[in-house]
Amino acid sequence: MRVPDDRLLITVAPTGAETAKADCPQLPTTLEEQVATAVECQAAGAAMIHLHIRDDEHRPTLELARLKDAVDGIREATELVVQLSTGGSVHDPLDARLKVLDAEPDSCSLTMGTTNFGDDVFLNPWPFVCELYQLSQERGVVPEFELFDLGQVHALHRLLDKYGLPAGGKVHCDLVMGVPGGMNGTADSLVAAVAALPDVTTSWSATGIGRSTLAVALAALSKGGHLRVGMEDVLTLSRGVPVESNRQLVERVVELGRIVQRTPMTPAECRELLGTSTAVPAGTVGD
Ligand code: KMH
Ligand code: ZN
Repeated sequence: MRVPDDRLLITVAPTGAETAKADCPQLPTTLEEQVATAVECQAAGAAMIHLHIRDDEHRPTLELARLKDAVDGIREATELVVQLSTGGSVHDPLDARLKVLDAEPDSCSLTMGTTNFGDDVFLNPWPFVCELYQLSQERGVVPEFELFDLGQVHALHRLLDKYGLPAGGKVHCDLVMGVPGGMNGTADSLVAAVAALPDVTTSWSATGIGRSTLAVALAALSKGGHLRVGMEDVLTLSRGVPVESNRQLVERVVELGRIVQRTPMTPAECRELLGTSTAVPAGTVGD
């Protein structure tokens, strides 16, 4: 199956690691809330979910049993491609972030370098990036390369040159724009980053943090890219108007896509696009 060019991949990032439940009670943090969110976002047009999970106190966690429950719960209730965050929170140690792959998601995020993250530092030293990438190849987990600045786009060239293509053979990137410390969320920055992507890139999406969300979405659509939306990245629909649900954000970009004649991709088409349907763990071919 070849995915038609007029299709639009919508990834929903419903929770993130930065917002406190106390500050935003509508943020889905429990397993039940995340599964319900996944169901309604799939119905609205999302094909993939980028997931961070929380503990019983609604704090970010990378506890393996909970990660597995989240993967299982979303797979039972939806057809969404399940992408686990290996970024976690800025406080998560690197070894715990590598263990995320033990939960056997379809896809994992893989950030291509260290980024100032507001007053914090989102740590991604080069040896860690290489280890996580090789682990994803061994396990047959398809990475989504998260690119927070132009330097990280060039680091992706280095990674692919050194270690070859990902599991599944496709290269999917996500431009994360507007993080205080990364590239800004403007059309100009998006155009520069897209122009610098490796030639082997097969698909890319973009997300703009906070108020840059619409500028980035419109620029990405204009350049033929895909979109990530969700309460991980934005908590207001417009100045002073809070997001009530992730579904609202998905519906909004479905409408933007309709205007530019892009139809939401199905989860099956997303698997084809990302190569998750063909990703085979290293060592199993010909066993
Ligand atoms: N929470 C950020 C520190 C990812 O999911 O891979 C990192 C992040 C990226 O959200
Ligand atoms: Zn994330």
